[in-house]
Amino acid sequence: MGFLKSSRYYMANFLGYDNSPLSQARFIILPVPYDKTTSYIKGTTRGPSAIIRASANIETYDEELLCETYKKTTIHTHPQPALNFFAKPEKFIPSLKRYIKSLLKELSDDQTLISLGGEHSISYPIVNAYQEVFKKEFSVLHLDAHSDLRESFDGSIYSHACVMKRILDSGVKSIVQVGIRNLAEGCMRLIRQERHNKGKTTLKTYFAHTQHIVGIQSPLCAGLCEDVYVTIDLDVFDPSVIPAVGTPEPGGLGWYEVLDILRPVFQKKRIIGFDVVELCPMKGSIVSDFIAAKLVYRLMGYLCNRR
Ligand SMILES: [Mn+2]
Repeated sequence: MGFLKSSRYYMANFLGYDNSPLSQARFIILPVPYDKTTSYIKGTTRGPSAIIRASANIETYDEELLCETYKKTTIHTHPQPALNFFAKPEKFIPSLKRYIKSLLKELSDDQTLISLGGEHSISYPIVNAYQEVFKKEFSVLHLDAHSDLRESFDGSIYSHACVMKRILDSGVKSIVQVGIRNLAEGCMRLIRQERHNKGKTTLKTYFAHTQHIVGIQSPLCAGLCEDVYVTIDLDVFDPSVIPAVGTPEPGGLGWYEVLDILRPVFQKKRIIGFDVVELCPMKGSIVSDFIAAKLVYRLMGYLCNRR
């Protein structure tokens, strides 16, 4: 690797540089390697460490933003929470929510928590913790191949296939879904309904097979209020871009399409936090780990270069 910097050997930290103290960091990387409800193959427990390991090998000069993002900012890579990651979701999900609540209370408004999954079910307790600590209405932008709007799956309401139904029921201001190309019939009914929780929550879904990304940027931003939580299931990408996911779907978004969706949101809205989930590292290929790490770094860059 020509650009591997010899000083970046702290593999436990994002980018491989020295760890900023939690209290002084602009960004907090939190590994949440939970994998109990994934439906097809297991392996997302190795997601956070694969992203952090790959991040030490990405070029730190951002060719789009024309800057060394890391020099403009401070990053704290947090240890994995001391929770029982082997517990069933009915036990784990509430424990993660309590953990995130106490962590958020330690953070100031200008610090951004970036959670790395793990399976997608972790997003609900994180969003729920924000609702209780943040005390302001916010929207959720959801990038995914799957609508994740099932009431329950495999006997659990906390399955990764139900995460957006839990978030919808929790009463956020609005949910905007992008890249969806696999859903159950009941989920389609919820999407057609558009307004939920007695009209309090709006749900707007942009399907990958009918909507060209260029045309949706401004209505998408209009569907989000000022404060936004973003959840990115890596299977929103086409499997030719990110193959290492547990439930791949054909016809996904390309690298530039995902950035074209996220750029205006990250540069114009207030991002209260975001997560990147469902990386299921593959033996013999680092492509997906590397792209996920570059995505996280680019998103940090957008937040440091707001328009
Ligand atoms: Mn998915």
